[in-house]
Amino acid sequence: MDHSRRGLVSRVCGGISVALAGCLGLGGPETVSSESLKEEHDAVVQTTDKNLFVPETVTIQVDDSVVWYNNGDREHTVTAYDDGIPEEASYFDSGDHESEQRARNDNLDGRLRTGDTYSHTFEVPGEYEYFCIPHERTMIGTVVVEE
Ligand SMILES: [Cu+2]
Repeated sequence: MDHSRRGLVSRVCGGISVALAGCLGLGGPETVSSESLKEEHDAVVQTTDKNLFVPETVTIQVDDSVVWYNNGDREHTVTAYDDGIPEEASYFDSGDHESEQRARNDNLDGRLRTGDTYSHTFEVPGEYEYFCIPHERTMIGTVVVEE
């Protein structure tokens, strides 16, 4: 565990200022041990090698956080649909883009590799639809945020 964690951190932190921002927790995929995910977040969604979000739908309360965890070998993104989230909600995706179009244009940013996680806290009630850019045909998920 320590070994893989160190390997991942050195990959993320190895270079430049963009990576540094990720390491300081300012955005982008973060690294957490799998056991701690359920303690630290209100829902855990896995991205799988079958190109699915599991579970496909999660229901949480306002101010809860969801963490996506890639426990497979394929790379995935967590990318909100611009028109699939409540109007007052801020856009979210695993590459910290400001819109779906930016995320699509720049889709190598924000890919979760093996063991990577991405989390988001939902402050506005409603339904949020999101997808994985390379596997949009099968990877579409929903977060339901209750008041
Ligand atoms: Cu995918």
